[in-house]
Amino acid sequence: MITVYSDDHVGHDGKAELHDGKLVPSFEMPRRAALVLARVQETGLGPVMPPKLFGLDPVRRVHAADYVAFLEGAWDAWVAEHGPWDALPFTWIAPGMRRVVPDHIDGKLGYYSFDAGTPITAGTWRAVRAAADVALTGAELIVRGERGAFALCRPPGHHAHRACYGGYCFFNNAAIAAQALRDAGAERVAVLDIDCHHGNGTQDIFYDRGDVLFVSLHADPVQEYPYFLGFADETGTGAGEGANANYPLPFGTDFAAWSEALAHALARIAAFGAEALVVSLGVDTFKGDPISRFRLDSPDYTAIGERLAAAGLPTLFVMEGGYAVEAIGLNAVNVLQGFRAAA
Ligand code: OKP
Ligand code: ZN
Repeated sequence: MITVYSDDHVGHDGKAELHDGKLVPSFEMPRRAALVLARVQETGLGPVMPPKLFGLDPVRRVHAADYVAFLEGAWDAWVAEHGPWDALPFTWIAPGMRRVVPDHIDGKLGYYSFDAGTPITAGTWRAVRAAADVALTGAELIVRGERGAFALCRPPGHHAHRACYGGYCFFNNAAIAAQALRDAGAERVAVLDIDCHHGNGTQDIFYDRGDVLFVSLHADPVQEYPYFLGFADETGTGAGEGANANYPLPFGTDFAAWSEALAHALARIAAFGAEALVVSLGVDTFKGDPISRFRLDSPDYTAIGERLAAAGLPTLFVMEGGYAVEAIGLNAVNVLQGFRAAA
């Protein structure tokens, strides 16, 4: 299986995020991708190739143009105002307030985001562009007939909405890839999100569309971030009615329970008749993850890969979360090896 990877993520290196009331070192760090890449190489999963450059047009198929332009200029605007310390938002629009774009960068950061865990740094723009190119290159491999491909994206993407960032995510790499598969001729595409957190951004981007099915297994939003989306009664709207399926699971979920939900999710995907599958591959479901509360173990990830292969679809894996850094390579590549062996 081919892995697509770019070093351009390393300059996205946030200092801190707001966690348990403290500013703590960012959980989402460059070492994550480095360790996944190292594991890809040491296991001989397959070749590693750099991304092709696609520009911003395919990004703007799922993100608003003003949002993309904001991200491009955010760091320079922030530095001009405050100097070269990471940019973090601190205030957001609540019900009863007005949705107007502020002139000041501090207001713009709040306007275009939804949490205080997602720093913008000197290298953020370069990294988010590269991650989109990595995802798009992976999608192109699938279009060209690969059975499976791995887009080793960093930063992750599934929390990013059409016009706002958060949850360590800026461009929604999986959504960009799913849209690219549609644009290349796949009539129906499914996105399966197995990160421990609900893929609120991906869900929202496709919520009113019947051509892209979004299915997610995640910690119940009554207990876990992102709290305000990801409930079981969210089934899509308009043409998208019935093309969204959430499987919220309680803290402490182990592989037996998770696996049952996966069976339901895969049945939904089979019934939908997808021609291609994009997997938002987060491994923060691991029992040792520092910010999550599921109980999956390393061998379970191999079994997941086998189960995904049995779905029988051309499959693009897009890297999302996973913060038990010492185990992230093992867990992520176990999924890919399980898939490759069974495909
Ligand atoms: C990104 B991904 C609060 C920490 C919550 C946000 C988690 C973002 C997860 N104590 N931080 O892996 O889905
Ligand atoms: Zn996550």
